[in-house]
Amino acid sequence: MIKPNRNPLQDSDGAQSGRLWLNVDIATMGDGARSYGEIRDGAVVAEQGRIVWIGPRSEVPAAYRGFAATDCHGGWMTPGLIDCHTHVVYAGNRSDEFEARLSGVSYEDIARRGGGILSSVRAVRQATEDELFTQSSKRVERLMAGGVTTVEIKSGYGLTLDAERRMLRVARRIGNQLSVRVSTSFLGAHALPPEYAGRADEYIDACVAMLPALVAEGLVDVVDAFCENIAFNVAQVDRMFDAASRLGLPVKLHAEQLSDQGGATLVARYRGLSADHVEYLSTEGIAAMAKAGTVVTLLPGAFYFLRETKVPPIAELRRMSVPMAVATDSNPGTSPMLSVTQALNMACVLFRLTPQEALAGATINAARALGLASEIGSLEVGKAADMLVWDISRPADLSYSVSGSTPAMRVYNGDDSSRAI
Ligand code: DI6
Ligand code: FE
Repeated sequence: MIKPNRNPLQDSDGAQSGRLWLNVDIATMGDGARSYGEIRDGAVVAEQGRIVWIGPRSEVPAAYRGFAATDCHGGWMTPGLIDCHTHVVYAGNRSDEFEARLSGVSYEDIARRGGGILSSVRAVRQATEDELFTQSSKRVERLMAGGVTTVEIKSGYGLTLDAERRMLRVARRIGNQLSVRVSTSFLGAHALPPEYAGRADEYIDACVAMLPALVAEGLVDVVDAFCENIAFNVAQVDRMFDAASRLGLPVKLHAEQLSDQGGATLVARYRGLSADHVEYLSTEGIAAMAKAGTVVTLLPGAFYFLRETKVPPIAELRRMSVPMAVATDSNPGTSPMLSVTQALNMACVLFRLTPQEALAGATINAARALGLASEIGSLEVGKAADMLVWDISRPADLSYSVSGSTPAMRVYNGDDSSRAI
């Protein structure tokens, strides 16, 4: 039996950089997302930020038994949570529109009157990079406090080269300055800016022209677009995706959120990473995604906040084995929420996911939705040691709480010194 011990000498003299976590039940989420991948009374060993061994505590190899050990006090360990769809970099908020919607104006009406996404565009265009960083990093810290170790962040409230660049630079800076991995998405094709009114095709030309510079500056991991009757049509998104493919970038799409536009079929044609929202997804779209291996990302926060009634076709997605991710869609207009576990609860209550499916949605399937499944998303040898310890009695507790949960311990890249964040 191995006793937890903390030997500071082993850490500081560099003789042993390895670390050991003990006295913990583990939901590895490593079973192709079909179960929690449970290990009772388990142990994890990490060296240089990566998992080098994981299994029952009684089987820890002798070579690792002297490593500095952390006692997890009998809690449950999960992979770090991955929020694979956010618009968390923005300025100001839109509580005025929230009030208007509650007195009967629809989200689409607000957008057509130049509000909605365009009000956030005005706020972002006026904000300096430092102002954007200050406001946005606070929100990411809230996500991190709730267990997030990887977050996807989109542009899309700038809609000029300069303002889109500013948003993406802030996203990168968040990844450099906080203990969190950031994946960036260029969402130039989010809304038609007023200066292009009536000229959507020309605006798409402008977005296509922005891409090479942003890519050359290392600011873009993925290209996203909003395919909707209040945004861009399939032909316009197709041109954006074609430009992305030429630059070797993967694509994803806001698809079938408010109506069925055939966006999911388009993103599948590009073997895209994910189609997101998908309330109005058709059977044809599901079949195309299943064939292409494209993930659906469910965003119950936006469904809730817009008081939507059409639920995504979960049973059919299950039947066709389309992997389901769950994310916050954190944004000022349709989902001002900053807790992934709260999104898990909403996915279970509103969409009838099982708690196991919900947790897979914010771990292994979210990693797939970012194209990062070989690096993160489950606790397996070779992957990053991004791990959370929760003071809970079973993994379903993470989806059970309506108000979200907070991990007792957060390990990022093998480092748990940022526990208090
Ligand atoms: N769908 C969404 O839910 C967000 N963007 C999108 O295309 C909403 C963005 C906003 O209203 O600010
Ligand atoms: Fe979104």
